[in-house]
Amino acid sequence: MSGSRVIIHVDLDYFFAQCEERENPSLRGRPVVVCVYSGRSEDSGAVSTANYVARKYGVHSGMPIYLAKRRLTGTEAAFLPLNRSLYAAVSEAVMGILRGYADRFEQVSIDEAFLDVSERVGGNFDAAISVGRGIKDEILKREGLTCSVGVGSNKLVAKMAAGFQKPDGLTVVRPEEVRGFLSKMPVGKLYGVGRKTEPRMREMGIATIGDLAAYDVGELVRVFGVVLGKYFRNAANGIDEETVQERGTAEQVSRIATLKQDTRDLDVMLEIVYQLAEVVHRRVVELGRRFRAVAIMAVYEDLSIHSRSKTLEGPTDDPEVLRRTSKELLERLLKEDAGLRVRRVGVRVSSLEERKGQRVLTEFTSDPR
Ligand code: DCP
Ligand code: CA
Ligand code: CA
Repeated sequence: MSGSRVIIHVDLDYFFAQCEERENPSLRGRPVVVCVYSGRSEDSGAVSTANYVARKYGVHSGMPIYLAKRRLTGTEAAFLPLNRSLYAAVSEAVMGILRGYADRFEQVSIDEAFLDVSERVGGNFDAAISVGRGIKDEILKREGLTCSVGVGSNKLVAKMAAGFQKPDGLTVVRPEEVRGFLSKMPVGKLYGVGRKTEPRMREMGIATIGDLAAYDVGELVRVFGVVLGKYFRNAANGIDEETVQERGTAEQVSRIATLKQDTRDLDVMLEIVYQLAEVVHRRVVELGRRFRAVAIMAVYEDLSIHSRSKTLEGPTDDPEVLRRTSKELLERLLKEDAGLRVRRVGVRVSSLEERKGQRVLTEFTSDPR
């Protein structure tokens, strides 16, 4: 069937917190809050995410930890620090499963991806629903996680559909249903309409996505500029031509760790860097790959992030090259930086040589701030 695309969007539910529940079933049923501790004082920092039990008490991503604690007073709430390597490993496993369901696959963040399934379902939305169910079943069975799935005729509609019913949702929006699906929603729900844009639109008398769809496009362009103005106009009408794109250039494997204490001592840092290099190397070998670029990164005590990278002469899987290059890069970084102490260090290899069509996308650091 030509012209009719079928796109699936998958987003894991309360991802970091759900990983924690999976590792420790005694957490189930209790409020679970994953925290990014800043280290300034005991409760300083922000909520990374919370499970749906905690959300009922008004706890959400980005909220100060002390406020979340206040809202959960008297409950059995668990407050947990980030365990990034766990989330990265779970993400990799889930993405591996999803890839198998797609003609074309695009991971967009640690817990979500787009799948173009147009060919395999022959443009048929009922067949796409079965694919969606298969995905949910397999992720639950193999990884013990729930996710929310949206099916639509483009990426925008698929993503909005996935967000429509959470957690554990499966929402299908057929081409003829797009307008009805979008028009009644508050304009702030439209992908791309953020906290700054929404009030501006409300001032203009635009309350729903339907209002935006009917708004004079010349006026939108005048207010938001030509790129955004046209984007809003199209998006509100459910029009989106973006293709699902394999992200070959983003392939990398990385690991990052927090030092016992902030330091500038090369040997102390190298001890950790060599461990990270070993883990990264093992993963690359597991994947049957070789790497062509190495990077080292550091998060300083002021939370600034700096890195140094090097492209090798050719692809290699030699652990000694990784160790040596990491050391060289760390020395260079320490020589050239601002002299602050280092809190976290990371090692990344990229430009992975492709074999077996496998892909890995690990975020170097997803420190939310
Ligand atoms: N995240 C974070 N800080 C934020 C937003 C997100 O650390 N401000 C992390 C934790 C989340 C993960 O990214 O688990 C995925 O983000 P989502 O926005 O998809 O949120 P969740 O998966 O936690 O919840 P939902 O069920 O709403 O998708
Ligand atoms: Ca999610
Ligand atoms: Ca997400």
